[in-house]
This record gives sequence, C-alpha cells and structure tokens, in this order.
Amino acid sequence: MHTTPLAMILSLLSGSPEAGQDGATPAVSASPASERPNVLFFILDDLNDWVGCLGGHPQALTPNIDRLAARGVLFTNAHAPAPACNPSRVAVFTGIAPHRSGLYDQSPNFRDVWPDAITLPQHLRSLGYNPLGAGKVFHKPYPDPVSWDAFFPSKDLQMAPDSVQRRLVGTVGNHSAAAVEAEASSLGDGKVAEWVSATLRRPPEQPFFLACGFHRPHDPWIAPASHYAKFPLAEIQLPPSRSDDLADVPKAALAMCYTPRADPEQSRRAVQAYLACISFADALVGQVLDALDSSACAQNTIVVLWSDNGFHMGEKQNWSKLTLWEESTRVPLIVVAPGVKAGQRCVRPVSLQDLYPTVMELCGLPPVAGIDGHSLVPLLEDSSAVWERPALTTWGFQNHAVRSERWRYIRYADGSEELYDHEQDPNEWTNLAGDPRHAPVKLELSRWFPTENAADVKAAKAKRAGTTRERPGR
Ligand SMILES: [Ca+2]
Ligand SMILES: [Ca+2]
Repeated sequence: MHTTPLAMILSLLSGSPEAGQDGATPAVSASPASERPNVLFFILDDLNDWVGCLGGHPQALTPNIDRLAARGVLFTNAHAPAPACNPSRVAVFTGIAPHRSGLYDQSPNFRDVWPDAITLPQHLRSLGYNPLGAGKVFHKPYPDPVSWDAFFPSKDLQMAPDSVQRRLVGTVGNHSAAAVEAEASSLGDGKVAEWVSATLRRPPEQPFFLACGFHRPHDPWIAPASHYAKFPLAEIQLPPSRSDDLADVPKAALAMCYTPRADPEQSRRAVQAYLACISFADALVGQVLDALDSSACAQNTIVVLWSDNGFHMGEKQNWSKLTLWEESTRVPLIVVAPGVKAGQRCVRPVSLQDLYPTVMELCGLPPVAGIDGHSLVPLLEDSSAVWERPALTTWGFQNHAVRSERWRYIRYADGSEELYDHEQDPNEWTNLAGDPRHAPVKLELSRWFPTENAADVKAAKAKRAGTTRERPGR
C-alpha cells in the first residue's frame, strides 16, 4: 500500500511515531478513565520572559510561577506558534499549525472557516473528560461554547468584566494603565481565579480538563494598587535596547514593528505597569495553586502554565508583539505532572504546538493523527534528552522564524532574512544573515521552514464575501 506524501507528512507531524517508538507512555495508560489524571491549564496573555525563574527582567516578581516551576520542568526556550492571541491559541487548541490551517491573524474566528474542528477539550470530552474553562482561553471575541461543559462567566462570554471604576492613563503609544484601589475579586481575572479555585475544591467525578485563562498582563495594564506599589517608578529599570537596532533589519520586519515615541519617563511608566500586572497575575496563579494543593485532586492533576505570546517592552524599539523576534515568540512554559522529576530546566527549543500531543500522552490517551507538534514527554523524563528540531513561529503568510538552541533564523515572504546568534547576542542586535560565513547555519536551519503554506483564510473569506474588507468580529 502506497502512502501519499501528505499522509507521510501528517504522520511525521502527528507526534505518534515518538509515542510508539519511545514506549514512553506513562503508567496511567492502562487505568480506567475515572483514574486518569486531571489537567489544569493556566493560560496567561502577552506574558514574556519577565518571570523570576526565566530572568527576563531583574525586577519581575513571580513567586508563585516560580514555585510551580520548581515542581516540574521549566522550558527556558519555549516559543509560540504565532506571536498573537488568535493564531497562537487556535494552533494550541486545534493542534494545527498556522501554515497548515491558514489561520494567521487575529481574525477570523476559526469556527467560521473550520466549523467541524475538534479542539483539545472537545477531544478529551470524547474520551471521558469533563472540559471546563474560565476567562480568556480562546481569542477574546471568539468564545467557543462547544468546547466546554461549563465555562465562567458563560459559554458565550470569556472575560468577566472588572467591577471597579478606573481612570486609564497613557504610557507609551496606545498602551494605557491604571492602579486601582480594589481587591482582586473586583477584577475580571480575580473572579476567574475564584471560580477556578471553587471548581478545584469541588471537582467533578470525571477527570477534568480545566482551562484557567488570565487576561493579565495584557494591556490595558489594570492592577490593584498594592501590586503597583511593589515597583516604585523611580527604581524602574528599562530593558536593554539600542537606538540604531533597526538599521540592519529588512523592510518586512519594520512593517511588523510598533515604534511609538517613548521617552524614558513614559517607558518607565509602561514597564512599571507591565510588572504590576505580571505580579497580579502571579498572585492569582498562587491563589489557584493553593486551592489545588488543598483539594482532593492535588496528587493527580497535571499542571501546565503557558502564555500565548511574548511582548516587547521597548526592545528593538518595539512596543508590542506581532514580530518574529525573541521577545514576541518566547514564552514561559511549565509542565508539572505526577511522576515527573521536580526542579528541571530544559533548554531545548520547544513550541506551544507541542502541548496537544503532550497532554494526550501524559493522560495515557492515544496520540492524535494529523496534528502538529511533538510530545514533550521525552524531555519531561530527561530534560537533556536529544531534541533535534527547532521551534517554528509563523506570523502571516510565508513569514517564519525557526529558533534552535543557539540561533534564530527568520525568513519573510519576500525572501529577506535575519539571523541572530544567541550565544553571542542574546538581545538580537546584530543581524548576521548577510554574512557568508553563516551560510551553512542558514542552510541547516532552512530545512525547517515549511515548504507548503496554506492560503490565508482571512483573505479567502473576504474574497468569498465579495469584499476585501474584513467582516467585523462578533
Ligand atoms: Ca496574547
Ligand atoms: Ca540590529
């Protein structure tokens, strides 16, 4: 029987060969559904590497994320499939990478173009799990009611509103902030933490998949004043940047950049606000972890924490995500699971795309054919295990970055390129793509760029509607 090239590609991408060859399926595989581990999925929004245990900013305060990392494996070189909420989250929850789905941008809703997609929570439901969620799990305007048995605040509304008066003040560009005199429970993310904690204290009888989505530290940067107070404005340190940094990047890179005027005062206000929101999000993670630890499911729950994309706070003159550089693609990723050795740090380049197959394997469930990503279980067992592939990030049609342990290689749709050596240049200041001495590195890394790129579903949808204007989100 002949195997078609596409079937071969899907098989290679599915993660199933590893699951079969390594025999690494955890001991839970033979247990009945009722004894399978639960999954608690923390999703943070726009959280870059400004986390204590990742060392991205010397003033970041994240004691709770740090204590979670100490319980399992911290991936220090983890990257998003796309540097934006919608394509990143859709890739994680469907298991299909942007270059195969054609969903590259903040719209459309994946259900509009792909109504029969089976999300991870839907798939787990079919295998006996109770899928539950709260907060920002999918992109904000696109709740996915069919994914959940229960959702807070409701299946049709992902984000609980803040119940406080606040006056936003400007910082850099379009980023606003507010310190509010309010308890966490008055803010949307605080309500999410309370609902998730209550769910953990009274868990369903079935094993559960519980997604806990916090909007912080996404802007507007609103947090209780107590978190702002931890970061006095006069003491704020700005991240390293160079005023001439963009002189050696191609036009395609500049087109992705958001470079508003940012004087030092505005920059310090923005950094303070972002640090305050990270501190607030971290406290909410701690609140949920405390609820888990005192619950009946403390010993039998896999905990995964990730952010959908990173964020530039002035590095490379950029004040956003939406680029193929390190600060946009790198994200915190922590996996804690029964039987996984605590306190490991893994430097291998991995992707959030790997989460779907990882969850399946950790739960002792069969691998899913046709999805992208590769189970991280070999790295959970031994964080220094061989891992040959780099992490791939895609932003728009035919714009890709691959990140290996040492290098970042970017190629844009127009053929222009960037190459950075993280061993010598962790800030990605010097684009080496034009240096012929690095041709062998580029050749080696270029084989990981997708050779087939699905047409942009947003463009296709607009064409079908007989207009080039994007239909408003719902
Ligand atoms: Ca985001
Ligand atoms: Ca530069």
